[in-house]
This record gives sequence, structure tokens and C-alpha cells, in this order.
Amino acid sequence: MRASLKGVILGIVLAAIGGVALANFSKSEDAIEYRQSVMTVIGHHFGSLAAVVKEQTPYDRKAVEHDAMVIKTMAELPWDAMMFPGSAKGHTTIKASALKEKDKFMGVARELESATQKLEETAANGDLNTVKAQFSVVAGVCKACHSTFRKR
Ligand code: ASC
Repeated sequence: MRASLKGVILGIVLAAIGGVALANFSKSEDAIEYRQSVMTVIGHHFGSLAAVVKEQTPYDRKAVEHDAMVIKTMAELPWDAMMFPGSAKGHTTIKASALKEKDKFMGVARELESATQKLEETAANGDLNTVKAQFSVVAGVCKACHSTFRKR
């Protein structure tokens, strides 16, 4: 097989494996808009969970499962956009250190993915106390990353 054909096939296979994780951005503004949209959606659903945890909203198992599912799914999405080269400039609150310390930043990103995965599992178990406990774990990951990598 010719080398160029092999290259094309490899590209297609990698793109298929990558699936939705391979969002493509042609410029910084697009990456910033995408990641801010994702964080906005996470914020809304985390806010409705927070109201349940603080007992301002009655516990509804289905609603909690739905919020946790959305948060877990969204938590997988913004990382390529966060790491888009040059995207610490412009209409954004990410610190330049997030892109410079990519391994450290992505370590926290993976922590959020596993903490929100657990949140989805606890929501499915239907016990409000374990949901509350895991909500606190996720909130801690949010807060740690924001205080390290987000401008005030
Ligand atoms: C939110 C939000 C955050 C996190 C953080 C958790 O709802 O907007 O930044 O939760 O406050 O500690």
C-alpha cells in the first residue's frame, strides 16, 4: 500500500476513534465560545443540583439523575477548546498558565471527569446523602481548578 493512502486511512480511523472529542476550531474565538458555552451549561445544571443539596428544591430522583448525566457528559467536552493554542488571550478568563502547564491542567480535567462520572452513579443509586457527598467532591474539583487557572 502506498504511504499516502496509509496516511489517509490512519487519519480516518483516528478521527472515528476520537469521535466527539475531536472538536475542530479554526480560530481562538471559536474555541473560547465553545468552552464558555459548555461551562455555562454545566453551571446551570450544577446550580439546580446545588439547590437540591441545600434543600431549597425538593429531591426528585429523575431530575437529579438528569442534571448529573448532563454534567458528566459536558465535563468531557471543553478540554481541546481550553488547550487551543493562543486562546488565553481575548475575551476569556483562563490564565496563560493553564496552557503552559498543560499536564497539570489536564490532570485536573481528568479529575473532574471521574468525579462527575461518580456523581452520575450516585444519582442513579437514588440516595440523597451520597449525592450530597459526591456533589461536594465535584464542587471541590471545580473550585480548585478555578482558583488555580481562572482569572478573578
Ligand atoms: C458553580 C460554579 C462554580 C462552582 C464552584 C464550586 O456552580 O459556577 O464555579 O460551582 O463554585 O465550588
